[in-house]
Amino acid sequence: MFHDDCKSELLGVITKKLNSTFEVSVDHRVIQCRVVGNLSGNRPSQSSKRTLAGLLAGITVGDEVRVRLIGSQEGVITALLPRRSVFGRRAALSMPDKYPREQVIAANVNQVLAVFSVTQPDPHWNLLDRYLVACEDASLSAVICMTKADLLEHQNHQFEQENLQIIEDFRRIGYPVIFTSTRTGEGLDDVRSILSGQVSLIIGKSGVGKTSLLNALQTERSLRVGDVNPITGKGRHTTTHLEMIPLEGGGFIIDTPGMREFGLWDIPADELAANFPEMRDLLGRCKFGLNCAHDEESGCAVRRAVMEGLIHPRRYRSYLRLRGTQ
Ligand SMILES: Nc1nc2c(ncn2[C@@H]2O[C@H](COP(=O)(O)OP(=O)(O)O)[C@@H](O)[C@H]2O)c(=O)[nH]1
Ligand SMILES: [Mg+2]
Ligand SMILES: [Zn+2]
Repeated sequence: MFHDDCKSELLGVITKKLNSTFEVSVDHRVIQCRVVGNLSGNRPSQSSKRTLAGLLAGITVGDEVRVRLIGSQEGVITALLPRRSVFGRRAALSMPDKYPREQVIAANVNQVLAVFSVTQPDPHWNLLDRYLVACEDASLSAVICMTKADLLEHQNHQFEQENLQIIEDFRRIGYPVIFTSTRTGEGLDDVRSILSGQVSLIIGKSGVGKTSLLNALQTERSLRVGDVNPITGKGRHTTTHLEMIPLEGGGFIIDTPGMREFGLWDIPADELAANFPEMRDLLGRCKFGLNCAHDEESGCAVRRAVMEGLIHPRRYRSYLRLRGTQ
């Protein structure tokens, strides 16, 4: 299969994105690749002008590419193959980017593991709602992982009880939730079996325990784990690059460096409710039919469901907030 011939082209998968180069897995070997200027294939990102920066921004971990080898360990990416799935966010605006654009985080994943810690840092539920909307929009299944379960005090603290109720509601509307602890081993088998044979993307803020979880699942590999600053409660960024890691039980997982922001990209306001599974069945049943924004209108089936306790008020407020910002 492997041809050490500079003219031969092979198919590969991008496993790591560095600043201006990529690691590509080709025939079970890791090849360091650059991108050529006249890359062919689809260009998903609006910013993908024919500049090198645009080309690099449009390619990500999980992408299947065509590679021309130069020697045994280097190559050039010559084409990007069509994607089966794309998970992205609104790119944080930096000075050179005057216009909003999508940042594709990972391509061709089957599912997303959304990671929050039960505390340290405390869960940020509106962020979870945004992750889940992005998953629904990309037709990706999502699994919620609540890490650091060893820090649950199991006492009747109001804060903890409220959070447990919110977690139960996520289960009720169809999202699996797994409690894990790398200290006690709780939930690790469940995570292994849910990841087995899949290509999963792991997302969550820095410090929630993503890399520790991946370490705990594997016997061989040791990824870099950071410390939570005891004063700010924030984690150090130790996963510095997007990276795809093979799992011992089969399948792959893409670890992300902590994302400080997660804005939704390009979900029209009138399509937002369809990305809330507990609202989906009610769409079209409002007095104003599909024109209803589910806000102040009379005869709104969604609002009625909130009153009747079928939609959690927190999720409904989250919907309204996202609608306001789209
Ligand atoms: N108590 C407790 N701490 C954990 C657990 N998992 C990770 N941590 C700690 O949380 C911090 C951040 O972990 P890390 O894996 O780097 O988080 P990441 O930024 O999401 O990859 C480290 O200090 C870990 O030791 C856990 O299950 N229980
Ligand atoms: Mg990490
Ligand atoms: Zn309505």
